[in-house]
Amino acid sequence: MGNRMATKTDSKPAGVADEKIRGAGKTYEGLSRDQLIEAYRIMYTSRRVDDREILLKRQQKIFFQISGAGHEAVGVAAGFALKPGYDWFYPYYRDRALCLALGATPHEMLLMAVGAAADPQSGGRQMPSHWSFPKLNVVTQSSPTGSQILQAVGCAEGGRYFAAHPQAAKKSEGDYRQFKDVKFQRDEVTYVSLGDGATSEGEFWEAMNTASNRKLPVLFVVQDNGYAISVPVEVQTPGGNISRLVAGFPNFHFEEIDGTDPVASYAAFARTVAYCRAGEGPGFIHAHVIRPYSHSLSDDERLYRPDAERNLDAARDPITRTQMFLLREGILDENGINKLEKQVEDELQVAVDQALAAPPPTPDTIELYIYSPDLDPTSPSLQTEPAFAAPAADGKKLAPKTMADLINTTLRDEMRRDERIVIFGEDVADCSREQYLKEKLIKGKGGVFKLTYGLQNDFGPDRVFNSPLAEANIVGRAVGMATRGMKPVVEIQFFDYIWPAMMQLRDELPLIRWRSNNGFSSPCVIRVAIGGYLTGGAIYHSQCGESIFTHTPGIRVVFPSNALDAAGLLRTAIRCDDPVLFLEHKRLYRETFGRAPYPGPDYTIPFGKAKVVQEGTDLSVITYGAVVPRALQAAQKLEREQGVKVELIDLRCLNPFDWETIAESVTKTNRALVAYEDTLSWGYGAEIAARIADQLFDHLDAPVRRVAAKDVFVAYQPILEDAILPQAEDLLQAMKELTDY
Ligand SMILES: Cc1ncc(C[n+]2csc(CCOP(=O)(O)OP(=O)(O)O)c2C)c(N)n1
Ligand SMILES: [Mg+2]
Repeated sequence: MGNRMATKTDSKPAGVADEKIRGAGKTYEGLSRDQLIEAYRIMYTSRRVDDREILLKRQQKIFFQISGAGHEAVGVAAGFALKPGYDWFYPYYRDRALCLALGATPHEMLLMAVGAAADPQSGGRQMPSHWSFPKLNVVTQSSPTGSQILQAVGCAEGGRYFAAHPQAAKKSEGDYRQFKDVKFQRDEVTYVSLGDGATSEGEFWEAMNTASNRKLPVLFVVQDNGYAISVPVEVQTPGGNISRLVAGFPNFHFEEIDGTDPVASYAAFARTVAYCRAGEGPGFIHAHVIRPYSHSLSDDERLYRPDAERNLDAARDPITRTQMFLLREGILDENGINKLEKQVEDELQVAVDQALAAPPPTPDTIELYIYSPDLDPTSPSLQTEPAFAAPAADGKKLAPKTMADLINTTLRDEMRRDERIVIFGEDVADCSREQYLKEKLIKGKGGVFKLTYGLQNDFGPDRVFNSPLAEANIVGRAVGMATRGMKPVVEIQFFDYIWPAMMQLRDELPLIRWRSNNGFSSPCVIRVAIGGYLTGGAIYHSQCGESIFTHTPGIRVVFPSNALDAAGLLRTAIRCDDPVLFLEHKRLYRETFGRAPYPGPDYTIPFGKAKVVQEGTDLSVITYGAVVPRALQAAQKLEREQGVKVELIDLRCLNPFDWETIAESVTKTNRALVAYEDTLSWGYGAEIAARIADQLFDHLDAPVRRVAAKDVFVAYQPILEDAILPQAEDLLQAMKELTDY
């Protein structure tokens, strides 16, 4: 029997051209005729959603619009070559057609445009076209150009890690793992896309570096429409062609294609995806596309592009090209095209009507999902007693350990307990050339402060390894890994060098959960060596600046002053379901002050709980970090000299912080001094001082004072350093003035 449809022409679906019936078995680079009709339906839908949004914006019914126009063919090709809910996706705002091809609906997109409570992507928090579909593995995207790329690399590393450590993927009670589901496939691919302009961002090159070096299954897609707003590609890319620049990266499969042609695009994607799936390495597809609707609705490209140039683009419009292709190949006739388009319009009208009727979110929801709703790191249940070992039989005291020792031990304990933990950063490995370690030719480094010493030796190079010298690389990859359920505990070598990672630390890490309305999260730990009093540390090895991070909602900030607190708080940080910035004062690493015996493998301290270092009745001193021992010294002297009893509060955790303890103390002493190592103006203590003045005014017998560093950077010469940073003498002076007031 022949093809039923080919013989029974009287029952052929209306609009399907006779040619289709004759060539029903024909495929185009592996795409069937039905798939091509589907491709056109998705592309056309994508364009029409843009058109409808533009209309809605003009009617002031939505508040922003950015289109995927001109990028539809490459999007649909990617969507057909990859698997939703199996592969992972870090798209950018032009990827409407990709998302539709993966299974997102116009209705969901329009809910985002109107900012509806039911918007499944962000609950009204993000602009439209900022895709986030947990079920499809489309990870929440942001607006900064290029900040998704390193996360995609980390995501791919996560998939590979779980494939090698399947036990690690298991659920576990009592920490973040209880709430963090892991799914992975051995041959999954991570898609990431960006524009031609975004290839100028440093993070793009940092991502290419690691994907290449580790042969990761990341599929980079540069959608090159020739412009970044008004800046043409030759200003971004030397020579005007990104393919030529990246050609030297080892291990890649490269394609440069006409991204307005869905068939050629699909062929390139099929080849590249096969390469990535086979574990050969990353792929790079450079797709030349067009941008017919200006950059966004706020831009008019006629201001910087003459008609002649724009007309050349228009001749390549993927919608008309694909329509012509279907007609030419006899896949659909005019009637079929009209019918398909009418169906799209009708469905779109319903989606628009529903979106416009969808209720907006209520203002009482704004603080939902800044932090995990599941695990409260301030919970009193985290207050445990240290399990010091019993003293030796000869009555000798347990050996007190330094802060550095106990941080190292805590990392080791936690790595043993939780196989999802990986440690990476600059110099953190014992030795990248593993054979030297194995052959015991060397002892190993383990960090410039040796905080991670021995961990690679104990846990192997896939759990403890060196990163390139690139801070955004460290944090961006950690974000991607944590999104997949790993627990990266990464190190930034010096706080002074945290700034290259700032885009990730300010615009990404703290926002993944909130902006996706709890669709995604990335709880990881960033350990950072911070602070001065080093004698010779100078400007670039002495900085503080914690207030920049406590000013950022969504990230917890911890700053211990002694070994026991460092151990307990680091453990809480690692088990926590939120991102944590863990600040370790370099001067305190090996100080005699605050040493303690090993408190056991389960010692935790809740966040946001200050420690009263010494009780007093005359003056409250609120401080943290390396100022604690200095304030203690001053307080003891004041008591010896004048009998003044200072209540000394070590905050330990800066976000959240323990307002209750501060308020109780100041209410009792009626005097407050806030002391911190960072520069005085707009420093962390400024907020504490303001709150005391605001909320405890009636209890105050003296003004709230601050002692902090002078408003300059820390200088090299110790005489200058001493003058710049707050000293015990400065604290004593301020304490005296306040008690005498
Ligand atoms: C880090 C950053 N800088 C600036 C912007 C503002 N901005 C948004 S899109 C854009 C141009 C992007 O061009 P390209 O990467 O070529 O993508 P296209 O929009 O052309 O698809 C700029 C400058 C931003 N979002 N992020
Ligand atoms: Mg562009």
